[in-house]
Amino acid sequence: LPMKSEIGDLKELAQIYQLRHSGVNEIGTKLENLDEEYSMNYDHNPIHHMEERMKSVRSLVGKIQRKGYPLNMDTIHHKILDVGGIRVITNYIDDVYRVEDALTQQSDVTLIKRKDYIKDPKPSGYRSLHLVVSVPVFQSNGVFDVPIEVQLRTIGMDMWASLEHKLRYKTDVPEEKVEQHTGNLKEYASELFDIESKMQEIFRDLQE
Ligand code: 0O2
Repeated sequence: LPMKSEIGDLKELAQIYQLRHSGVNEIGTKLENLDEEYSMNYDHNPIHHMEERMKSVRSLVGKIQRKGYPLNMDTIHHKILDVGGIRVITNYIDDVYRVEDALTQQSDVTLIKRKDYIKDPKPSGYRSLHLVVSVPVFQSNGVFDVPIEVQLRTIGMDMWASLEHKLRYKTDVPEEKVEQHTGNLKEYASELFDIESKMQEIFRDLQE
């Protein structure tokens, strides 16, 4: 960590990670409970699967530098809201918003940030719904509101993002190959979206 790694700082960083991890546990349990309840009460479960992750320190420092923030604990506390993250992969596009509603309407969950990259995809073609929610974590020394990033996307969007992530972070791919693949991937992102929309229509038709 290229900041003055005083013991006090390292301890504070570890405490932030511990608290955010507890937040991931809280939101993770809520989503698991919803998953079970959907399976019990409905013949369609919008949730395909979920993944939890803590941001690596390398990625944390990279993000702070990219954004031009000062590299200190205050920044991590107040500006980096995705130290703890959960990804929810859904079966269909509508399901993304169904799970969003079911989570954010819970009385102890507060929506603090929302970016809909399904409605407005990134220039790369990336699609997902990004939420930052805050959840209370009860500790021995009091209760703390903890921000957690929840990324919601369909199976197709997830498949696309995994491959594009590989292309983006693999450093040994020749420049012209990267350019060609990047262009193709952007096109495939919208083709995938069209296919998933059409499959959703068939599914809804069969549900009626
Ligand atoms: P890691 O190490 O898992 O964090 P913010 O900048 O936080 O206010 P936003 O848009 O939520 O707002 O953040 P950002 O930094 O643009 O994107 C955060 C995460 O979204 C990334 O995490 C990726 O998981 C995913 N993502 C965003 N854009 C793209 C994209 O074009 N392609 C792919 N494949 N994924 C994307 P990190 O930083 O990669 O990893």
